[in-house]
Amino acid sequence: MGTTSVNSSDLNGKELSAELLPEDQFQGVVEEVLESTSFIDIHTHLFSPAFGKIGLWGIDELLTYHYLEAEFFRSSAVTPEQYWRLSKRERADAIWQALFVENAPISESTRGIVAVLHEFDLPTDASGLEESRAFFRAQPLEGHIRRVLEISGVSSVVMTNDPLDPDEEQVWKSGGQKHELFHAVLRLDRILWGWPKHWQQLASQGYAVDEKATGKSIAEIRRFLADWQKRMRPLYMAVSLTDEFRYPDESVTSKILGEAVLPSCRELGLPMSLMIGVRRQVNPALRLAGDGVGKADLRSLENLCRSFPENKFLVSVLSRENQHELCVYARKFNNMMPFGCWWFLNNPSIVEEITRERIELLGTSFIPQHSDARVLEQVIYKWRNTRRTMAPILTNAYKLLKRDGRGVSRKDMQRDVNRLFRSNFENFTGLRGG
Ligand code: FIX
Ligand code: ZN
Repeated sequence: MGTTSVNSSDLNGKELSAELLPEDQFQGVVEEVLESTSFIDIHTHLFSPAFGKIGLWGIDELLTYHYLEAEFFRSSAVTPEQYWRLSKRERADAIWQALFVENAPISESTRGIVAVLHEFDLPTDASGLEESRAFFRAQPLEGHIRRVLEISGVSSVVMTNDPLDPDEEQVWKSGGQKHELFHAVLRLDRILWGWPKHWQQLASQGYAVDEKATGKSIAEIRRFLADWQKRMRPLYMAVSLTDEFRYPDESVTSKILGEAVLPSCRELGLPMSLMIGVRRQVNPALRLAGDGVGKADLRSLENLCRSFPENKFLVSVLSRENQHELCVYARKFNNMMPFGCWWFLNNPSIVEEITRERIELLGTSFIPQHSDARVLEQVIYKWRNTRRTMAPILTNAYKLLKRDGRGVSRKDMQRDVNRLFRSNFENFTGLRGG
């Protein structure tokens, strides 16, 4: 993990003052630097226009986001069965009524909706959604995407692409997408932990694989990965793993990960992203909102980093209780890059706790956040919250540095923010001009 050369200019190439700042200017300059630096959003579930309807945006998608559905069922007598029988529009109306009209939208997710509506001068306390629906209906998608990313201070987003998703597969096999604002990732959940259910999909595409991944299967899976690398040009490969993930063990997951995926990542020069700690479908009635969290045994990560020193691992862990271990492992293995405050951790109070600890243990050698946005406009509030949370944390770190005897300049601050939200990822993936 090489550090970038000290960057003494901002992203627009403007020379930055190396003049040491008085302490009472730290907060203001940190806020300016965070505001003026565009970030790379390294993990989202957003899609470029080429993917059509699987790319979600607009008020009805924002309101029926699974974070809000989980909160809805706590504040409404509507049962999941009744809810799923409603149309998307009726679901959005029900969620708006329960969480924004009958209750104060003070949770992180509901506040986010208010922030998006406010950004577009739309009513945040209306009884209905007609004005908002009309506004979003009127937005030409390409222009709207560029405007939303501009507002969010995001230069590009990294998608989550599943080669076994029929809707996606069709797009990739008919020319794919080349959109400078959207980067691809080869997501391997169906192959790594969904193999028993999905191996036939590879077989039907002409890959000689079998249920137990024996015989030629490993070589064929590697051929599949190489074919999709050519088709997608992904920045990394990725998988989410439960809190019960173990490596090594006798599972087909361990076998495919160790014998096919990691060797292919090495050969293709791609990092592997491991997102560890989800407990899938603890309440299936809630569908996407039904997943939970569990504390994982990170010795599996230790084994992977030690056993595959040539591989690079982008790692995010879902459990609050795993955060300290992850930082300590990052101090032991420089082929591992911690990233993001994932999912149930993406709340300002927890982001603050995790980020302070990471700065104290890792300096600026980590990636603080990703949005995990599933609906386009979510990047507006998720990155606004991140900048808002990061400012006092960085300011405090610089104040402590100055009191310990070393002054700080705008140039220092810009170099560090560049590294945290751009060059750590660019260097880890080889992405240029992200
Ligand atoms: O596995 C993942 O990429 C998770 O982020 C998602 O599955 C999850 O549903 C989500 O949206 C979290 O924010
Ligand atoms: Zn995700």
